[in-house]
Formats: sequence, C-alpha cells, structure tokens
Amino acid sequence: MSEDRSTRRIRLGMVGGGEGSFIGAAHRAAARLDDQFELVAGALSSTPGRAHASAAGLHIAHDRSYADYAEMARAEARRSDGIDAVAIVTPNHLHVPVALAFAEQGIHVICDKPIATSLAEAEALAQRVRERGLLFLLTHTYSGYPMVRQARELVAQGAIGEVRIVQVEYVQDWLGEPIEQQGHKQAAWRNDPRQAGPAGALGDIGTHAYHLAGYVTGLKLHELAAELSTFVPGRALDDHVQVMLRYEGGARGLLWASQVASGSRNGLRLRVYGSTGSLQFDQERPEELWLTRPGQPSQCLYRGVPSAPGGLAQAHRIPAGHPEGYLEAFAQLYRDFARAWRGEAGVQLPGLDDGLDGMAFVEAVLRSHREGMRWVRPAR
Ligand code: SOE
Repeated sequence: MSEDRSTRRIRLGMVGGGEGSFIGAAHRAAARLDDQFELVAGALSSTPGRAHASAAGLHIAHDRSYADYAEMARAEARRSDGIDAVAIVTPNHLHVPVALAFAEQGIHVICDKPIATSLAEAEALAQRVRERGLLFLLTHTYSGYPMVRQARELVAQGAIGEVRIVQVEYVQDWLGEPIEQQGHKQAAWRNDPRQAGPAGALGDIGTHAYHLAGYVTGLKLHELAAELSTFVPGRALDDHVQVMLRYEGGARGLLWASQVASGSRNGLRLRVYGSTGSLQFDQERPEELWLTRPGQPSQCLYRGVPSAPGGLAQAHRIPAGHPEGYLEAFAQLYRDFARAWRGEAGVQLPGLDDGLDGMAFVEAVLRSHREGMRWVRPAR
C-alpha cells in the first residue's frame, strides 16, 4: 500500500441502484453515514438516459456517469483519482460479471447478496478476487447489528453452553400478490430466473437467514432436507422455503423464509438454544437481545448499555436509547470495509467464503427439493 490511506475518503463507484432502487439508496446511505466514502462514479442503470439522470440526481460528474459497467471499470482504472471500490447493486445475474470486470482492474468490490446465481460462478469469482488480493464485502446487512454481534460473542464465550437448536426465519409479505406481473421492477427481476437465478425467496432472503444463523452460532452445516413452494399462481420461482438443518456436532435447526407471509414486514428472527441458556433476536426490535437461562427471568440486553456482558453492546454512534436501526447496521459493514481498506488488521467482513457457503446452501436446497426432500450435503 503506497499512499497514506488515512488522509482521505474512499472513492466509491456504484453499478445499478438508479432511481427507484431501494437497495441502491440503502447502500448509499450506509456509505455516507460514517464519512468514510464519497460516491464519485456510477453506471446506475443499463438504460443510458436513466443512468445519467440518476447520476445527476446524486451529483456525480457527467464524465463519471457511465452507461456501461465494463467501460466504467476501464475508465476509472485509468484515472489518477479513479474509484477505489465499487458497490454492486444489480440483479443477481450481473453480480459476478460486474465484480470480475472491476477486479480485473484492481478495484475492490462491495456486492449485494447473493454473491452469484451458481456456486460454480461464485468460485470462479472468488479465485480471481483472491489472486488480485482485493477486498470483497458481501452485504449480509444483519450481521452489522451490534446486538447480533453481541449474540455471536456470547455464544463464543459459552454463555448459553453447547448449542443444540437453531431456529431462524425471514418472513415478508410483499410478494403475496403477483406484482411482478403488474410491472413492479423490484419484484419482476427477483422472479425472473434469467436475472435472479434458480432461487427466488431462497436466494433473496433465505441466504440472509442462513448467514445469520451461521454467523451467530459458528456452526457448520452437515446436511439439509428442504421443500420449496410457490403460492402465487404463475410465479416462476419459489416464494416460500422450509428447510430442516443438521449441523456438524449434532445441533439441529429449522429455517423458513417466505415472501407471502401475510402481515409480515421484515420478520428476520433468530432463536438459539444451548445447554445452559438461549438467545433470541428480532430484526424488527434490533436494539434488544433476549438472554434466558433455565429457571431464571429473561434478561433483555440493550445496545449501548455498558452493563451488558461483553463489549459489543456498546453504542456504535449514538447513546443508548436513541434507536439505531437497519441503516446503521448496513453502515457498520461499510465502516468495517473502510477499516480494512485503511490497513487495520483482523477486520472481519462477510465476504467470499460467506458467499460460497450461501450458494452451496442454495444449491443443496434446490437439489433436496428436486429429489423429494432427500437429505443432501452442501458442496462445501
Ligand atoms: C426484498 O426481499 C429485500 O429488499 C431483499 O432483497 C434484501 O436483501 C433484504 O435485506 C430486504 O428485502
């Protein structure tokens, strides 16, 4: 690392995420929150007019608004003030091609999940990124919550004993109607196998649930048995997922993910039961982590309360009682990326291995479903 990276913000580019994109706006807010990044270039849409209009709305200079991501990668690499990292917020089928285009130019990658549409293409990407020695952040947002990190620390410390049972769910209801057939852009690509890949809810939110369970417990999956369902007529991909999990070491788990669970918003919940206690986390109440030991009253651990066990329940930005939420969790991932980019050792990012594990999970679920819910071992 030649330059002194402590003296400036990280120059960020973005591919996808143009006007109307929820996740693009979330990434931009997360990148801005801690003053570590400046958004200076974009290929914000595959439609040139929309790309340039979106860039103008974000005050990106016209000569750094691109209609083509490959040209953006080449042009930015040629600039002395070119981008240091690119955020990829496109539909799934473009994650790998776009990441490869920028990795070839030596540009670090921040990519929305899932990493790819197949394990094979994810493996090819991982090899190239590693060969180039680049940073890769896979934005599994929910591992950015302080109380999720607190839960991970408590399990690692043995605070609930040996983990026996893992219950994880991610339930929404926004796809309860066939809105993809009524022109809803965000729903349309998520239900188009050419853009989403072979997994619908499974890839979109099932991978979040799977990552959260593994991140907190540290458990490795041994095998699974799964069923995919599609409740909305005419829909091309799954909108409901049910998976039985057997972990190495004997722990058992259940994962369900649904985008047709009427009345649900972003119901990501994790319950971990150990031999001497249990932990419960609800993403819609992210300031709290419930710790219960047999025969004792449940304790609610709050973010930012020093008395909470371990150090990770500390306020990351604002004092306890001023709620932090989804955007702060997202921002934590960007801030961790910035720490790694500035050369801090030991920074843990959800990255390539998490992406490969996620794709192995997706393909094992697809296979188990195809083969009548047979127990299937993931490829890794
Ligand atoms: C839609 O299901 C969605 O935006 C997902 O694509 C995100 O990954 C999740 O964090 C919120 O819901």
